[in-house]
Amino acid sequence: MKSISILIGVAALATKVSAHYVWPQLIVGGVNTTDWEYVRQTNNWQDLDPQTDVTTTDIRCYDSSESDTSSTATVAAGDTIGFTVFGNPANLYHPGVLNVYMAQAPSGTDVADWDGSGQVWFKIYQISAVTDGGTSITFPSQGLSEVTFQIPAETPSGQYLVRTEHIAIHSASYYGGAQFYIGCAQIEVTNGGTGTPGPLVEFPGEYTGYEPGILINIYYPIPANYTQPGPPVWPASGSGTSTIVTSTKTVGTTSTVATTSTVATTSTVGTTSTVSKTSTVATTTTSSAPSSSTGAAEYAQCGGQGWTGATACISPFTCQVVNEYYSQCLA
Ligand SMILES: *[C@@H]1O[C@H](CO)[C@@H](O)[C@H](O)[C@H]1NC(C)=O
Ligand SMILES: *[C@@H]1O[C@H](CO)[C@@H](O)[C@H](O)[C@H]1NC(C)=O
Ligand SMILES: [Cu+2]
Repeated sequence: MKSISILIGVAALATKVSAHYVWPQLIVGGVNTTDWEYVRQTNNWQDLDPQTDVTTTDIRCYDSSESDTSSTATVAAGDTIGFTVFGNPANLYHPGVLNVYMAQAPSGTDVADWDGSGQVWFKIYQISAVTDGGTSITFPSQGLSEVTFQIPAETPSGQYLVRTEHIAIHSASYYGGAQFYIGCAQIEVTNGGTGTPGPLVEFPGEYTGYEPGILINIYYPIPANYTQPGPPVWPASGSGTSTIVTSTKTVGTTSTVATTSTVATTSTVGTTSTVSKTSTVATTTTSSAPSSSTGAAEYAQCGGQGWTGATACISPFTCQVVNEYYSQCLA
């Protein structure tokens, strides 16, 4: 009897731990730093369980049960940093979407002593889902063992929390089913810009749990489109200079050979910012189809890394960059 219950206990533990993950290391200067050196140790550092309650303070940094002993990493504005994934397996195993937010500590407050409360968070990076009008839905963040992104060059100097969030939606068809895998790092931004980050949102508060991108059945019917949770990425479309790689295809032949072209959007703000492939923004128009009845339909994919399909959209929609992996026909 005793041995049976031990066996059941071990099996239950194995089931519980598998396929969940945490974000223990900040990547700074291309180097994986030590576990929980700059990332605040999360409550789930051992069991790896996700947070599923969007109304708790722990939706912010999931660190209420741990003592904050993390250091603050120095990062220049415009630099690329990231987070590594630990788990079994050590990647973003579940289908889901990713957001990275930042929040500046109030002046006079050391970020190490700050809890990130208030309407202070802005989004700097996201990896959404890819839909094509109802035939398939894919998740470019799924399977990543690390995520890197740029601190916008426009970010003012100062101390910030950087919050990464993978929202796993494999069992999100009921309220509370979405799984939030969260980590907050402490950074000091130097050599900053003069931008005004926003829109600013609050955690908890930003998510109700009823958003179409959080309360969602990804299997049936296959969603025709996907709405990324949270505010738009800052800096907004058109501000800053970003280089986005898209695929283009020769139309009118049977060839499916794809060539790669670089599309640069120019700044509408006075500042010059660092060129980066990773500073993808929400809606940058890279090509506009001539008024036409041929081309991809609304919400269909029309570009992105590795895309070899049609790049034109049916009128009146135009092909717009959602992220480096995905462009979509939108009005
Ligand atoms: C950094 O961590 C990632 C994710 O675990 C891993 O894939 C990569 O090999 C690591 N890099 C080094 C240099 O250890
Ligand atoms: C798809 O788009 C429609 C119309 O904008 C919207 O009502 C719906 O919530 C979206 N679905 C998802 C899963 O985002
Ligand atoms: Cu899991």
